[in-house]
Amino acid sequence: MKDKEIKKLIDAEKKRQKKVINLIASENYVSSDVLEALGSELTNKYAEGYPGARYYGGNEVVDEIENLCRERALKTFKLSSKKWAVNVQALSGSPANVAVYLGLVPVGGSILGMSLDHGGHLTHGHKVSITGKVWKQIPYGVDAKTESLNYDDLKKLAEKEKPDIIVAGFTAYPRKIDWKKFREIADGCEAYLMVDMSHIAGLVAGGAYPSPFAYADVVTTTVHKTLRGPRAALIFSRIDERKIPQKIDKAVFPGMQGGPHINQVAATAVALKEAQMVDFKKYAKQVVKNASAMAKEFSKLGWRLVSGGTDSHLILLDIFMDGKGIGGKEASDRLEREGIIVNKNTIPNDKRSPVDPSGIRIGTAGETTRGKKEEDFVEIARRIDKILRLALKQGKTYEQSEIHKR
Ligand code: DSN
Repeated sequence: MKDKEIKKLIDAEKKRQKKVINLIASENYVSSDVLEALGSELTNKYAEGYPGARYYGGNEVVDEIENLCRERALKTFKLSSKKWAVNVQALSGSPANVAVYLGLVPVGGSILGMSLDHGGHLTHGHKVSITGKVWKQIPYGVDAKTESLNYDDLKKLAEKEKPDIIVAGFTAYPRKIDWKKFREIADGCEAYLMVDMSHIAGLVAGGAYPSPFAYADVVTTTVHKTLRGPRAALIFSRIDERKIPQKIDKAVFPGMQGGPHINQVAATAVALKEAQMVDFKKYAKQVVKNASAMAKEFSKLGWRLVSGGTDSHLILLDIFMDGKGIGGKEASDRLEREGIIVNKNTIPNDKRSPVDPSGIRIGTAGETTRGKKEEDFVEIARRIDKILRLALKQGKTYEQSEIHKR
């Protein structure tokens, strides 16, 4: 690369990535093939429209790429092209979710979505997101006692509020979702059921987490989390008399965006093929086994796991523990100084602020890609425990800790 300044920074980031233990639940490491597709000449091409119906000339190769990506997306999740369509053009997860609402929910309509501080996502209708400004969020949370979903409460809320769409999907909810119950709830109030499976898509593809496709009307996902692809998104929609795929395609283009990023689409196709391999199935199962081993170790070491454990790649640790532990910001800063990268995260009904919440979120997808197994994750849990306990001993810097107060 001729640009020495950027080259130096890319090299520095490569070095940083190699050096750290990365437990960010939404990150992963792509293959060199995915990187090659992303960095290819495909980035030069404008391709507004869809295969066979473009607004620019010269798209014969691009059409093949987009069609191949669509075929692979359906195959990866074992879907028939008679029952499901997929849009592969949304630039990332947030635009994908906005496109679904734009296609299916009238302006001012309502979204029954999990509130951010209980583990949802900004684009599930939060007031600071466009999804909470154009549409109205009816928030739901987890049960105060179990910190898991309470489907009876959810049903009552849905029947009372009659939302236009129900969003099942999370960024910080570690347990399995009962998709069938969500379907029943959506049918009870005649709402669309959208599943945002961004976090768990790779686990679903690898058979390590229940698939939502038998129950959802629309499924959105990012490609770059457990699915281990480029930063991109997919929107799957059920084919029936409601014409959902046509509405979604129109919402993505021209509703939301101009030309798709064809290099991203090609890289997505590469990742999807990789996700169909036997090795990927092993990978997905290992991700879940690793999270489970780590969660058990944290519990043994005396830390509180939100909802009591995990069924996925994700662990939500309550490390403040009502003042017995330390704040999320201090914890993530301390861990980062020791080369362990996590993110601070609110826990359900958090009494602290989102900028310094009670929890940290930990995921196993990235380090599993790097070959780590259960015993490695147990070791990492012990290292984290040591760092946090040392922090507690040095209570002075922990303004919120009981030790500091004493
Ligand atoms: N930033 C993603 C996550 O970490 O879950 C969601 O957008």
